[in-house]
Amino acid sequence: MVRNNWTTEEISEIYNKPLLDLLYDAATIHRQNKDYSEVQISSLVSIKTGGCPEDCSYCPQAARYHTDVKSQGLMPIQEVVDLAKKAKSEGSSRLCMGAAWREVKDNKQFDRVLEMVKEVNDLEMEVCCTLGMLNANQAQRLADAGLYAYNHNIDTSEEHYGEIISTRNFDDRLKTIENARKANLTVCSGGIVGLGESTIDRINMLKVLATMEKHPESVPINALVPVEGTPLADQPRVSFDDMIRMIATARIIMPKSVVRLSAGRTEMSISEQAMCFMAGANSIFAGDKLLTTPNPSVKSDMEMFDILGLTPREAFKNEKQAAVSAH
Ligand code: SAM
Ligand code: DTB
Ligand code: SF4
Repeated sequence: MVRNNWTTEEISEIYNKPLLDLLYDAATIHRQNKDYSEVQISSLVSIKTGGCPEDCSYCPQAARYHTDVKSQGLMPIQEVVDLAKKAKSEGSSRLCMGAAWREVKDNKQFDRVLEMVKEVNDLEMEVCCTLGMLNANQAQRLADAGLYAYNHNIDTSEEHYGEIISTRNFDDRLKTIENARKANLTVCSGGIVGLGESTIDRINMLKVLATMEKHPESVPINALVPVEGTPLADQPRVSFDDMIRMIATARIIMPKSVVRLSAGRTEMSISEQAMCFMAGANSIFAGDKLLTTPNPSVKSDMEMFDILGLTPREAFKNEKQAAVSAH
């Protein structure tokens, strides 16, 4: 059922179907998953904010752009644990800790992150980190500390990558994902729509993910949040039908992955988001802030869940089900 030999033509044919046909096909596949009405709730904590040396042209945390983001050094461990507890009490099963780093360095700061991973894992939450590039040893140390997932987005197609970021290349991204895999971490990798890419760039980006030897367990689809001061500040808003096409296509070609309707939800109505859930999205970021930009409040998301009949997914459900069926 899960294929990793998708061709550009096949993906393009899916992506370009009439919208309601695409939505119907994706919903049909999604409903083969008996837990289709469960949505994983993940919370983000920016453990180190701003001052990043990279030049990602979408990012408010790049030091070279003049944005309103206030830089903040690495958070104390207890502060992160308190935020994790709050997120858990609000229904989150996963905590994603993000740092505005180009790469991880073997220093005291990394030791502190490892301690954060341990303590949040002890709360029985799935712990995810997104810290920039990692070598194999660092990935292993994170895994040993109890990390569940590593987020590292490919962001766009290989062809478009150079238009968006010049301080690293597409292969660097793939290498880090490989290092996370080698350490048996689950992989969270997706991209951003609305960076001025063409349809073929979107299809190529999805192809890279769907032809990995093992599909990423989570695939975040972000709509660009245009931020004043970044080179992409004036990009037009991604249309909701483009979001649905991305989510539905990801659902069809990566049927077992969790597809996350990620950045950009503040601009979407409940009915637009409902179509994304129908198309196979089964995860969101919750909490009124993403890393530095606003996100819908937990209260309004819970109202949306009630209206749509969705429920939050419990932590480690895959592992629990695997343990039950092994007996
Ligand atoms: N520095 C690390 C890295 O780049 O991998 C981790 C943090 S970085 C902020 C994580 C991801 O956030 C990026 O790969 C990108 O996909 C997403 N992101 C950043 N700024 C965004 C924006 N303005 N709109 C949508 N997604 C954004
Ligand atoms: C992902 O795919 N999106 C999140 C998370 N992974 C790290 C980040 C979105 C950031 C949006 C811009 C901001 O808030 O700074
Ligand atoms: Fe730095 Fe990550 Fe932002 Fe790029 S996306 S500027 S690497 S924080």
